[in-house]
Amino acid sequence: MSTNLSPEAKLAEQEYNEANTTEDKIIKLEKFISLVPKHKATEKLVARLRSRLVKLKSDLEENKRRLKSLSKGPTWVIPKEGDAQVSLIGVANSGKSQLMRILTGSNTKVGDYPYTTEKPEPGVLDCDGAIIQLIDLPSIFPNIRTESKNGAMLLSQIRASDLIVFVIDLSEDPKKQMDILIEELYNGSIRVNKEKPPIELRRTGSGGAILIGESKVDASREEIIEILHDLGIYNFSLKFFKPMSLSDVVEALDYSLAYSKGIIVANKGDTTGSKESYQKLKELFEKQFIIIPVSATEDEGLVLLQETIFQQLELVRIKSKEPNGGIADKPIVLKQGATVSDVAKIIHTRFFDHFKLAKIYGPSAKFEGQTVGLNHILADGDIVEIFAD
Ligand SMILES: Nc1nc2c(ncn2[C@@H]2O[C@H](COP(=O)(O)OP(=O)(O)OP(=O)(O)O)[C@@H](O)[C@H]2O)c(=O)[nH]1
Ligand SMILES: [Mg+2]
Repeated sequence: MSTNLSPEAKLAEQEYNEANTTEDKIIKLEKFISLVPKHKATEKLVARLRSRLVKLKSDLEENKRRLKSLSKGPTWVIPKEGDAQVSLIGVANSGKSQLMRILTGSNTKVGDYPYTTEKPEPGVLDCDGAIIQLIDLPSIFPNIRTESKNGAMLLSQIRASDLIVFVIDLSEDPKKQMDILIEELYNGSIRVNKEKPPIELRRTGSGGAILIGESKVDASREEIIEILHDLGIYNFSLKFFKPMSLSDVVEALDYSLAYSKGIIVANKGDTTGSKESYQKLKELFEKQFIIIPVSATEDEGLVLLQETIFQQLELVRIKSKEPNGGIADKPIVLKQGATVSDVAKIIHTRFFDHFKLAKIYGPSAKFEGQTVGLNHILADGDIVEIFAD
């Protein structure tokens, strides 16, 4: 296996082979993978090693789950409150806390020195009645998962949130910051703005391997089956829906991965050189990320930022109106795609059980006061008047 590898990589491979515990094996295997040069000739080797890593990690999770039921340690993760949770991440001093203060009015500490924020601090962002919980987080630095005692908890917090806001300091090199953040999230099993490679795995009790659409995979049947065997899966049917590489197959089978949404906030737009940094950031990342330029100290760009956060969360704010009466002050906040029936159930089961009709005023209505049924899909800003028997 180790032909054409650097002496460093060979040493790492040997260390991996000699590791005894699952945790140690994971660390050594990650190191080995990081030292294998990534190109066409090594792609399958890397995919194979990654599949072993997936198996080791799932073994470790299983062990942890068992241990957890025995002892409940302290946890850092902030319980979700409100309609959605959004994490602010960035390297030290990028302005996460300053942004948090100005958006939520919280008094999280701001400092002109690194590592001011030591633990997650929640705050509330009111987006016209939608209550968004923002979390100000300690900064991210290289190898945080292994180098910091709180690294794993920080990553759990990020993975639990509905949206990740990458806060980038335009007075420093933006590429360097993005590379660190993406790499640390990647190593923490978080994929940002990526789709899970589309496959469908069914475990069958017997019958060996059945592959459907295997020609879509850039690998042989044997190579695909080997990956499944590495994961301890012997009887299965596996269907591929799009062209993909062997690494994509491994990714799709790694159930520990979180697929999260992220946007970039280009902060400190008031500093000298920030224009050039912003251009560079756009050139490199605008295909993958929405980028909002702001200055958290000068209060610039924050309205657009707030709107973008809300829009990315894919929520709708619906107000109810009493039949021939007043409109509620506070909206009901639901996921996009919500229907009149969802609103009826929330107001009172009576409105659902004895539903007659609803009248809609606002963006989803063809005309003001349009009469609709329970299945009508609502849009952000709608007003709904429900009539029941
Ligand atoms: N010029 C300028 N300075 C800013 C801006 N936003 C934040 N700062 C400054 O940058 C420094 C760091 O701000 P913080 O908000 O503490 O940064 P942080 O990302 O929370 O830092 P850590 O908690 O240490 O990771 C402070 O001196 C802020 O006043 C901005 O938009 N423009
Ligand atoms: Mg801070």
